Formats: sequence, structure tokens, C-alpha cells
Amino acid sequence: MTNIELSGVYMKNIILVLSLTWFFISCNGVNSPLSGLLSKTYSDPTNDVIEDHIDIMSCHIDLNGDDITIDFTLENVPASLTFNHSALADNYLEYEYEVEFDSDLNGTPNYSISVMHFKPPGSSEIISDLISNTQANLWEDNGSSSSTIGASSSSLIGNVLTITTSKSLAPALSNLMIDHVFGISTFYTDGTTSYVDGVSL
Ligand SMILES: [Ca+2]
Ligand SMILES: [Ca+2]
Repeated sequence: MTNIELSGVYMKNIILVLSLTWFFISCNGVNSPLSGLLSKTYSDPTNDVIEDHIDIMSCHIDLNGDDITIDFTLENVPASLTFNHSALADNYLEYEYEVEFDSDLNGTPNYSISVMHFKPPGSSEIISDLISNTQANLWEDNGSSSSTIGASSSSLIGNVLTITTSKSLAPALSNLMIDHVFGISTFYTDGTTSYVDGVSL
């Protein structure tokens, strides 16, 4: 026991060195090398959700250049959809097309880009097109809360929903790679039943 006690400081130093070595290896990505990919097309089965307008067939993410461009190819997006379902409570999420990023690779997403619609208080049901009734934004997620930090733009051509976001909205966006993609999903509710689709990464 005496020898172990005498060498306690030495052991602590060894543990410190090993810890620092692990830390630097982790920081350098040696344990999980990053691909460096800046674009990727993700495929998803068709008809794995009954609502065609949120059924992802593929999602292309392009991180080249000054913008982040996301193309959701959906099974079928009708020219008109129902918004502000009477069965849905005020302020609840009704539509969402979202890509989440984990920019610091700590296992928790901290940015997301989405097209969404929340039912405004006191609103009535309307039947209208997806783009003019949804908001497109960059969100920053801080654990329990999320806040918009800038506007994205969105368009729908055929069944392809495109969301474009300037990297200038947040410094961390400039370093994003495909490795940082954390989740790709869609959501829709009619106020009674909720539907989701998501891509397996
Ligand atoms: Ca699908
Ligand atoms: Ca993170």
C-alpha cells in the first residue's frame, strides 16, 4: 500500500497525460474522422407515412458556397392544403419540414432550418398553398429552448420544397459538413392525428 500511496502523484500525472491525449485526439477527430462531405442526397422510402405532402422520398443537402440549400423531394404536395384546423389548439405546430445540425458534434442539435406553420390564436381554417402559409427560418437550439436567429427563403417547384439559408446568419454555419447533419424530418397534424416522416441517417 505504501508504494501505491507514494506513487499517487505520479499516477495522477499519468492519468492527466492520458486524459489530455484523449482530449486532443477527440478534438482532432481521430476517433471519428469527419468525411469532409459538403453535399449528400438522403433517400427515404415512399408511402411510409400516409400524408403525401410530408412523405419524404429524398432530401438533398448542399453546404457548398455561401448558402445552405435543402431540397425535400416529397411524394405529392397539392396546390392547396388546409391550415389552422379547427381541431388544433392555438399556437400548436401544424406543419414542419426540418433539418437539424449538431455543429459542435456533442450529440445535441444546436441549429435547425425549417419550414413551419403554427396555428395563430383566433385563426380560422383556410385552404391555401404551402409556401405563403409557412415561415422559413434558421433556429438556434439551446437545450430546452429554441429561437429564430434569421430568415430562410423557401420555394415549392412541383413536389420539391427548397429551403435556402445564408451562412452569414451564424459563424458556426461556415464550418458545417454533412457529418453535422443530425436529423431530417417532417411533421403534420390535422388537430386529431399527427403524422411524421424521418430519414435514417
Ligand atoms: Ca418517406
Ligand atoms: Ca451540439
